[in-house]
Amino acid sequence: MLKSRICDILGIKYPVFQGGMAWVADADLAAAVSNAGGLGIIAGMNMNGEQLRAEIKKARSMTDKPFGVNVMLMSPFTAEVAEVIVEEKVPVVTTGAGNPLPYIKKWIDAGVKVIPVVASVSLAQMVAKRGATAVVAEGGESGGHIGEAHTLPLIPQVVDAVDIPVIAAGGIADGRGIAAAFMLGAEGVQLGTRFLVAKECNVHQTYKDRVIKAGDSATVVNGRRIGHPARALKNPFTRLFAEREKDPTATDEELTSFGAGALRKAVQDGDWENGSFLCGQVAGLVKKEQTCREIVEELALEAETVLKNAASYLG
Ligand code: TUI
Repeated sequence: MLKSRICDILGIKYPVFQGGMAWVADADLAAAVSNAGGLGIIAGMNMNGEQLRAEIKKARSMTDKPFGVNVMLMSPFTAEVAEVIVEEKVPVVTTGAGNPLPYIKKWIDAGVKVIPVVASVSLAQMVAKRGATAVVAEGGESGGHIGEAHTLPLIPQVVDAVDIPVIAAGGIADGRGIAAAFMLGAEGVQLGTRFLVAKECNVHQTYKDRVIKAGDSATVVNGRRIGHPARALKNPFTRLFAEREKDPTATDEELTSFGAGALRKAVQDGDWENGSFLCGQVAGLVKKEQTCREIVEELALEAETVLKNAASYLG
């Protein structure tokens, strides 16, 4: 069976995390992944403290397994969300899109396991030194906000730099990707795009259909000029955004406000013209809607088969 030391540390069956996708990852999705033996993660991004508390309570009513909350560090609600995580004694917190150092001590003191998402060796080392339980190292193949490094070079460099377990993210959608990540030294994986089309995922059906239809070149990165590069499905919104980004008369403020709200339009309204359909490069590998249990069990079995067969390359 596919397992690693992160399974014992967190009390989960499989070393498979579901990404804390902003506006997408709610209690329904997180509880379904945790019930399937992975680590489900609720996105705190689009919620204030009380909305998050309600979502945590809902997840608790749906699963007795551990789950996590993701804190998007650029959110205006970061401070209150950080406090609710302490009060509710959430088992695991992951962070993204920034440096979590101001919050780490408070969470560790409250018994919360801290697993920051990092896109560089330097941030991985910094959080390891401050007591992080593990890191998720996320490559630029991911959907949403990304760093500069890609998964194949990033994972082994982070593995070499820290002693805590490294969870690989970015570009993984099936058992082959999981096996490859383990060969790079990762002890777990985090997947977003594959769980976007889970039956228990509440995104608009148009979002799921577009991910399932997407091929290898379906995504594009916009937003480098305003310091927030984000990968999404190519659509009328990303084409217009790219044009404005190249236009020297458009100010950074205009670009930022143009992007604001676009993710909600994709997730809730399925608005293909005006929405930002954040999605990883693996969309071409994601073929059908499945339950979280089907996804997690298929991933674990495929990875196990690939890892067992790897010995056949040794003459
Ligand atoms: O955070 C993510 N993915 C996200 S957040 C998000 S909401 C959003 N949408 C548009 C623009 C901005 C935010 C959608 N997807 N993944 C984790 C992640 N963290 N990827 C990259 C990073 C990161 C980047 C730079 C973490 C730290 C960092 O620098 C920290 C520092 O200050 O040194």
